[in-house]
Amino acid sequence: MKRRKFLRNSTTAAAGIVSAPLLASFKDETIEKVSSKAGITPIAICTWDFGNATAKAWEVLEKGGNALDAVHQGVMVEENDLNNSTVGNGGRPDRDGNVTLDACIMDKDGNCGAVLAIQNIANPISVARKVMEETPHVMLAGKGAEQFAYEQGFEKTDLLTEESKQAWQEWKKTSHYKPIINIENHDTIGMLAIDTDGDIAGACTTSGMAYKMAGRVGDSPIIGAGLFVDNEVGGATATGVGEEVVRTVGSFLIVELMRQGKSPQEACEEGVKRIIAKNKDKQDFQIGFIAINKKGETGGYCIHPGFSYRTYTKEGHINNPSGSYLKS
Ligand code: SD4
Repeated sequence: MKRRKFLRNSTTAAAGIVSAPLLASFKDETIEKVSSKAGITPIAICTWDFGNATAKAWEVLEKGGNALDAVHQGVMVEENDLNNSTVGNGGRPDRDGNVTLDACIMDKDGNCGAVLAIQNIANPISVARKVMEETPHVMLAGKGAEQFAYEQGFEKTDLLTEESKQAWQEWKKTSHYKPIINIENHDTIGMLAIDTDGDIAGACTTSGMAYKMAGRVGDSPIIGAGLFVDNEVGGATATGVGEEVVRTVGSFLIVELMRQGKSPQEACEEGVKRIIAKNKDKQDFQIGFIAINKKGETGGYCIHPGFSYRTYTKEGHINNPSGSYLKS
């Protein structure tokens, strides 16, 4: 390595920005130390104020259950909540009136499964887990995903509630597609958990953007975009306009920034700034990221004020208002 470049790396490392050649030593000396079982206490964290979901995840963790079961059962609470119009059953439909759901799940070993634009299935996260555990694939989409779900014993369910139908009919009068910032102060649920073994898993599930084009898929079921877990480092997940998260591979980016030494908070802020940099003139949309590292430290950041995230630890069950790039 040329001396000038070496010096530059030394400076950035001192500032907490560790360059690639230094990653190996960081990994050996730091990550493996903190990933030992000692000192790790369980935690569940999710996007928005989904307290029932984190409470469910905590119930699993507290009994010694693993992080994968915790996030799976946690996010299912929102999939099953008919009053939640952004996730699962009762989610808003696409512009043709069809409810299509996206979900993914990732475990401590980097195994993952996802379903994209699946219809008529109330718990897409459970189908995503089946994809992970029962197939040689990572993603199943549309009719194939739905068919696989029936083969696995899932029931056909009409996901369009009367309320959603009425809202859609109202929307059709103008048919104006515009993502709403902080819709009902909740949205997609992305959840991360650490279990008593210190292992991390994550899950993300959504009905996507209301009145999207038929076949549109956002970031939520895309591993690396809407969710990413690396059990050596941490995990991240996203909510908001998925197109922008996909363009920056947001969750993977945040985990890699943590690998390079950033705290979860710093990494989320950098992730949002990366999106802003690609949209200098238009910031009329919301993105929120949350992250967790192996030490159980958490962070969250968004573009517009109004985003929050829940944490459930031994110390308490808290809704944390997120810092935002734009101020109100
Ligand atoms: C998507 N990120 O489909 C999801 C949904 C969401 O605001 O969070 N909407 O783009």
